[in-house]
Amino acid sequence: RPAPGSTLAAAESFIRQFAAENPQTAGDPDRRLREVRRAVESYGTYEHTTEELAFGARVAWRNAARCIGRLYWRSLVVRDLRHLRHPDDIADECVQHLRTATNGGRIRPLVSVFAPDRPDRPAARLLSEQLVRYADDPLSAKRAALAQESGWKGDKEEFDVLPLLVQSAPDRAPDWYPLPEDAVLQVPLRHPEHPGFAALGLRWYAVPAVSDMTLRIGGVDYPAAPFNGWYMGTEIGSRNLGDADRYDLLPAVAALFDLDTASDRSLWRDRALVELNLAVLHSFQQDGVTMADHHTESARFLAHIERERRHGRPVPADWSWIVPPLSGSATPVFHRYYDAPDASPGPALLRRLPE
Ligand code: HEM
Ligand code: NRG
Repeated sequence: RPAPGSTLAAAESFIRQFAAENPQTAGDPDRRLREVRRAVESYGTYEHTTEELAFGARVAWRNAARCIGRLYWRSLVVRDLRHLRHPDDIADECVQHLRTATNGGRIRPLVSVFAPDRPDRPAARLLSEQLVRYADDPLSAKRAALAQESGWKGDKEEFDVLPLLVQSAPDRAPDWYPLPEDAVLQVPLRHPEHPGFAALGLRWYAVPAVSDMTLRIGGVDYPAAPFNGWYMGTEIGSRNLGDADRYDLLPAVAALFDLDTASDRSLWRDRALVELNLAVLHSFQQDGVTMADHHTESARFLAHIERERRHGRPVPADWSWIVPPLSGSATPVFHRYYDAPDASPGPALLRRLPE
């Protein structure tokens, strides 16, 4: 529970930033701050205006040091759902979030903001790591077990979509909600040259919607604030399907392409990674689902840095997250350093709470 003083300091810093960056629309920050101060003194918290909320969410994205996709931070669409706190309503609107974000394949970056924490009342939160995850992904083992303990019965097949897990209050067992099939667009993976690839039976979902981070704006915490953009192909092709502690598919792909797996020096893993990534990009493209390749997204990120420089703003970035997990040195983001990721995070940010 934050002391009123720390809420006020963060609120002041945010309200001043909002006014400075939105001189046409924000109005007088001193007047707004008097209002905020009165609210914090009475209730220990205050309410953002719709405009403050939208700006705060966009700046939180702008501050995400691990994100290569920040060029379009201004165009983030913010769904103001602060009046919703019941798990049933949150689940319904997460489904609607997926439908709106999917948009038939033309993915729209979106954040849905549900009720914030209050001093007397912590908010509901999503225990799901993303709105869509698969039960047989080793990364999701704990959540899959939690869903099963709560009474969910998976169908034990590959790529079985987990239900949403919504927790109404700390220390409460989560409620679970299956996602309607038509809300989860998925792409079956095939290879542009190898017809046998499709028989591996691989697929991935279209919309990466991170749901386990708290949106913090000017001293107010919104623990339920799922957000999405679109995928960069390497997230799926290199990490989700390639990592040894995820789907671990490099040996199967190498076998399909008849690579020499007896020697590390044949670079069979490297070749398998390229084929897997090619299949991911090809399949999403053929199905009309928005996806960036790592060369394009790297160039956009450097354009973002240049644009921010012209506005006099630093771009905190974490090299080890920004450099793509395929052909890193063949992208321009590899060949430089960045502003420190944690240097003055500012009053609007996305953070993952400890479990
Ligand atoms: C991380 C790309 C949109 C916030 C990442 C990562 C990539 C990426 C590749 C690294 C993920 C990993 O290695 O696991 C993109 C692309 C987007 C996009 C291509 C397309 C528009 C967004 C949006 C937000 C956001 C809309 C928030 C409003 C973040 C955050 C992380 C991240 C907070 C760190 C996640 C973590 O710590 O697990 N992004 N992103 N991104 N992105 Fe983006
Ligand atoms: N690597 C994770 C997703 C993390 C966020 N990536 C994005 N975010 N593209 C995965 O599922 O592979 N986004 O908001 O678009």
